[in-house]
Amino acid sequence: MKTERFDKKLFKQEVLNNLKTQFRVELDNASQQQIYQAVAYALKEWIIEDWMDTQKTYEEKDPKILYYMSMEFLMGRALGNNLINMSMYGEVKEALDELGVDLNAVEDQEPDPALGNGGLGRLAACFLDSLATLGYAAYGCGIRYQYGMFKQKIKDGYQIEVPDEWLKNGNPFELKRPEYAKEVRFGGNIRTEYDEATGRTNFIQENYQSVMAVPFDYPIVGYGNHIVNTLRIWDAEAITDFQLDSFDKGEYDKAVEQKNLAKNIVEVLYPNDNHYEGKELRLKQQYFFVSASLQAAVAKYKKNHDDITKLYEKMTIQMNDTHPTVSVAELMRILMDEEGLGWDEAWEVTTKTCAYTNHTIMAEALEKWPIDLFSKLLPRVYQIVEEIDRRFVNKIREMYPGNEEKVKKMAILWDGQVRMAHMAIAAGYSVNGVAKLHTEILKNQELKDFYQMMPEKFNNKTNGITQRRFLMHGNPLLADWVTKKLGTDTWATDLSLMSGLKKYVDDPKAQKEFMDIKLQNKKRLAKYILEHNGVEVDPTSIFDVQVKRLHEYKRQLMNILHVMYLYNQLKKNPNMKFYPRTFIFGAKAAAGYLRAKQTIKLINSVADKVNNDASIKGKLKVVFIEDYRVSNAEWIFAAADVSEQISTASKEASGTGNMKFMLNGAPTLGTMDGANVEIVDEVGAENAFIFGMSSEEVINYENNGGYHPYEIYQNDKDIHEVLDQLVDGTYANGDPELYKDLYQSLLFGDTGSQADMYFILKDFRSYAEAQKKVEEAYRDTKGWAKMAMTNTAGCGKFSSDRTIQEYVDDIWHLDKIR
Ligand code: T68
Repeated sequence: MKTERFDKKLFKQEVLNNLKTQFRVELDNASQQQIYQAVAYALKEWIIEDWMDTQKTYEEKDPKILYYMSMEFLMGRALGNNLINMSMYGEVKEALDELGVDLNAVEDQEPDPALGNGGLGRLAACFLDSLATLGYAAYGCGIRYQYGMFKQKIKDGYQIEVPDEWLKNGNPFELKRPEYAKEVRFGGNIRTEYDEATGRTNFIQENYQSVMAVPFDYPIVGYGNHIVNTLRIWDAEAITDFQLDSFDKGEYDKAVEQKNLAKNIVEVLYPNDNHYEGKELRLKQQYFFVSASLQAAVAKYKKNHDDITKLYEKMTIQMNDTHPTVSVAELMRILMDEEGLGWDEAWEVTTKTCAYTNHTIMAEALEKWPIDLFSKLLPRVYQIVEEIDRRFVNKIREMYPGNEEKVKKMAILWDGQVRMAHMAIAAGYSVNGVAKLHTEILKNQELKDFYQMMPEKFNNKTNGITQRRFLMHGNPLLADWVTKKLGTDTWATDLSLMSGLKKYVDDPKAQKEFMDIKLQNKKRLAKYILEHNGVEVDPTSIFDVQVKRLHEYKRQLMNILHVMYLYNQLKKNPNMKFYPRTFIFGAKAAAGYLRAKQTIKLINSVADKVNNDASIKGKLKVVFIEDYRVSNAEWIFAAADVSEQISTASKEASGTGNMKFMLNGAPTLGTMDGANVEIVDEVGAENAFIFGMSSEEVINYENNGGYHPYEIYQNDKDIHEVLDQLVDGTYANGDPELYKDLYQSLLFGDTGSQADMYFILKDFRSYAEAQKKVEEAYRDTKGWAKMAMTNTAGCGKFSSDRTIQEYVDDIWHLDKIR
């Protein structure tokens, strides 16, 4: 059933049929959820054919395969995206219309698969989309968490975390593959045994616990090319002949333990973004999916190839941050203990197979596992890590004789810890950052010693995003307009064509069309906000948006302090010149991150006060959108006028939201951080609002013990006023304690850390100035339209198709399938 032969009648028939066979209902009595399932199963029939064909082609052509190893895949909903990529969206919409079913409502029934925290997980999802679209053989490898990222409810202004039961109704798109199940072992001890026959030592794990890793496959549909790749995520099942009537206490306990182990491993995604939490269960998760994925990958290779020493010619492993770095040691284990290679041979294969992407320079995000914990959980793997470390340290000493400082800074095992990034760099054949500035900071600051030792490994791969989801699906009005203006829809697979829009940026008719579409999208979002927040917002006001994970370095606090400042101004001068503005926030805070949660509460408190103050006549509105996630993000980007990318310079490795806003015609209000720098390169400084300290200035201050925010507080009366309002009860029903910690952190810092670590007060004035410029620019309707269009026209570089092609050319060297 190929898409060229899409048969509307047949499709409708299938939907009705599915309703009957799955739920025993007629369309008239079916619930929306049942209709969603029926439609999804009908679509799956179409996908399966292409999926099987693709896998057959891969078997025949035997291309090199990429294994993209990631603890997170923030996929978002599949139905609409698959329809887009199969070029069936319009036809299916029509078919459903004829049945009296609204496709939008059906899409809304799909739970938003949220097996990721934020940028890193969403990047993995965009990469899978691009890999399939460009025709490269690739597997995403990860974990099928029972509960993904929590759902966020806001109650009395506070974040409440609610479990994400995304599998509650089953998942029509997944396929269980028990035939590929693999055993994964934890703990116990290693017995060595000399084997006379082979003259080798065998390492035998004893007294271990183990689980069965069972894969579920998800189709990753390429755009318009009939290629369907696979996201393989692993579930855990207990290995046990568990019998309730067993009298053997030892057996019984073990069986229960193994059951619990299986249940716990895949239970839940850790909701920390850019933060390391040394939990044993997390390490179990890492080893669990890495071991299963590598066992499967090696088995697949061996099916068609005899020479295991040539493994790297047919597969490559990309480690998405350090979370899957145990891959290095696990591959060594498989090659030595199971395939019988010696150390040197195994090391050569491993170091030609594994590559590493770094996503952060935040110190608190660096993974350092206590050796105690690591060696107990993974005794054999730890032996291998010790040997990797021993040899690496030798190499350091060879290169820098007598320089023990180097050993201290670079060793893998140090101070009772396993430093995962060091292992990834020592073993990886490539180390990349995710934006130009980020890679430079890695090379010249954070990983300087490694760069000096192995400069050839380091390279930059600036992130990207998929235009299929974030324009075609999220903003169909603009997508159609772009196609009309360019006279082609091939920008769907070649985003550089967007530059063809540049010739329209001064054309009044095109400007009007563009801004009309923006207005439609703002109305769509306003309706969503009214329905979900009960707040009425004016679609003709400036939609100023900051949506991303809540983190101090991202500085949502600076944004809301600035709103408080504006409100003070408006109260003092009711007639001041002020263009109506709606500040929109969306963010989840890690459950244990108190300061982040206080910031959410503060935003909601300010919203409450400001939105209900009739005296300012609705000129200023603040909205906190509950449960920010991929599905509502698509609408938010489409409706934004201003893209807030205001991280402390040097802290945001890249950012990818910035690119999604740009694509949808929202200029960046931001610092010279991450990929903002490259966005400005593309559109020109006159089409962005840049403010604040540079990364050099920030790093300089940091190296010299920080700065003195108290001086700013004393000398700037507006800032003084705003800060005092944090502790005089203005936004806390008179409670001076509620925001005291935020206040303290800005003026005095915590014990052991600098005051205002993220330079909020230092950047505040320059931020406020930039915000003024935004307002002035927006008043100039034509000028603004031109700026917005220039952003859309300049977004070509930021397609994940470009990023993936660079990974292929410089790192992976995959074969293209046509
Ligand atoms: C993000 N990192 C970067 N980490 O912050 C962002 N961390 O600048 C970049 O654009 C993006 O990666 C893609 O490269 C994250 O999202 C995490 O989510 C994370 C999760 C677990 C542990 C540590």
